[in-house]
Parts: sequence; structure tokens; C-alpha cells
Amino acid sequence: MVARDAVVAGLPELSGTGRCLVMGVVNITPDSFSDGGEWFEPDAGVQHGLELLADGADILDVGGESTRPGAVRVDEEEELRRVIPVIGRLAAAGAVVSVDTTRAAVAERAVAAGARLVNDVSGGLADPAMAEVVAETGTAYVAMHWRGHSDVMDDLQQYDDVVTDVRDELGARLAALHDAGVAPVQVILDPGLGFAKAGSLNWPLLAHLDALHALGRPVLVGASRKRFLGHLLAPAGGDPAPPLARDDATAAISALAAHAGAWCVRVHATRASVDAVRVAAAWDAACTTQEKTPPGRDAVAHPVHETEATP
Ligand code: PMM
Repeated sequence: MVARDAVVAGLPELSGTGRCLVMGVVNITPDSFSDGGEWFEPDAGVQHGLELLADGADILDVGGESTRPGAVRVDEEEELRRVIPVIGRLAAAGAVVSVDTTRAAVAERAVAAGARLVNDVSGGLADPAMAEVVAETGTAYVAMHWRGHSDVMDDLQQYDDVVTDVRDELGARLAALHDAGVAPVQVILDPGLGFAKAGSLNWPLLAHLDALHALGRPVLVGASRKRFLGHLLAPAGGDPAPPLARDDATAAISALAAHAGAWCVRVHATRASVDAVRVAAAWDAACTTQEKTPPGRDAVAHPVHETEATP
């Protein structure tokens, strides 16, 4: 069984779909790098979440604290004020909701409001009480690779080998969470693209998702609109492409990550990534089921009935 199909506690309806899931981002922040404050008001946040759902998102990830490089932390009261009403309304509308927080108290209140997954970019390192909340609530939990808060993370990118170092540090988090009472079946792992990782450090992590799969848990990939894509797409000698110009590249990564066995991709623009993971699922299915057409015979094994006048 590939890691993507591993059971995740608390999310029965998302297990065994046979394809990579798509998590849509709902940032209730005035200062995210990727969508800078567009949905800061609760009504706008809920509306945006419903749009992502209509575009095919499997999970909505609601966050109230920007993690862009250099960002200053918001206090707990403000984070709660931002996310709890939005989580409650989206959960009531039937969405599978995730809370993007590093604070145990916010996670606890979010789960009480209907969140089914806790997405912790610090993997439990920012708040020692997080593991206890996750253990007690039994909630699904994303543990992301992290070395420090946004104001210092750009100074923390020394690696001997980024793939083995991230794998080993995530493995240590998995063991520490287990020791604190979190069952491995609750945990999803995430390489933390862009967090203490400058441009070129991100590509080996994407190209070696198998190294993380070796830890035995499903993997979530969050490449959407990140700086390394801006650098990739910059014209020769020019400035990085702005965040909103990175969505096509994000969808390309969604297809490749899905093909490599990712459990979920976390994206801002869901529709293209939903299509991308469907392409990957069809591709993978054909890899395992397609029989070779005997030489000299037409391929009739899978007849198609095309009505559209396109090649
Ligand atoms: N990236 C951001 C925020 N939360 N969560 C997970 N699990 N993985 C990520 O890569 C991740 C995250 C930063 O981007 P944003 O602008 O969407 O908040």
C-alpha cells in the first residue's frame, strides 16, 4: 500500500479515494504573502471557502496568522477572533475543515467549533501543549518540517543534505509526538516547502517525496504560490513572478506530487489542482491496468465516444 492510501484517523470519508486530495487555503489574515488580506472579514472568508469547495476542494484550511517570511506574530485572542467564527460556519456548511495554527489553545477551540484536522506548521515545536491537545481530541494532525518562527526562519537554512535532514527531523517529530500520546495513525507529514528553505532547497524535497513516504505516513505538499516558484518563473535577469502568477506552476506541481504519491496538496486556487490530481489518478490507473495492444491491431480495449471536435 502506498503512503497516500494509509488511513488517517478522524477522516474516514477522505480515506481510500484513490487520488491525491486537495486542500484549499482560507487565510483570514491582512498580510499573507500569497493573497494579502483579500478575505480578512469573516463573511468574505466564509464566502471564499464556499467557492473553493464549489471548485472541488476536499478540505478547507482556515488560518489566522501569516507565516510569510519576516511576519510578526498575532496574539492568541486575535487569532481566535479571526478563525473560530469562520471554522464554525464552514463546518456547519458540511466542509471538512482544517485549522492552520501552531497554538494548542487555538487548535482546541477550533476542534470544538468543528475542525477535523489540525495543521501545525511547527510540527508541535512552537507550543509544547499541542501534542496533548491532539492526543486528547484524537484529531488528524499535519506535522510540518519547521525550524523556527517566520521572523528567524530565513537564518535557519543550513543543511548537510536537505532531503535526509528534513526526513530525519520529521522522523524525530513523529517519535516525539508518539511519546506524547499522539497515535501515528493521526499524523500526516509535510516537508515544509519555503520554511527555512530558500529556492533551490525545495526542488530536491519535491523530487524525493519517497524519502518522506519511507516514514510510513501520508505526505502533504504545500508549494502553492511560494517564493521558489516566483524565482523559477522570473524572466531572465528580471524580478520573481508575483504570487498570483504562480498558480499554473502550482498546478503542475500538484500533478507531479500526486503522481509521486502525495496524500494531499495545499493550494490557493483549487480548480486547476483538482484537475491536476485527477489527471495524475487517471495516469496512475492506466499504469497499473493498461494491457499492451498486440502489434498490428487497433486499440479497442477502451473504446471512447468522442463528440467534441478537438484533437
Ligand atoms: N504553507 C503556508 C501555511 N501553512 N501548512 C502546511 N501544512 N504546509 C505548508 O506548506 C504551509 C502551511 C504558507 O503559505 P500561505 O500563504 O498559504 O499561508
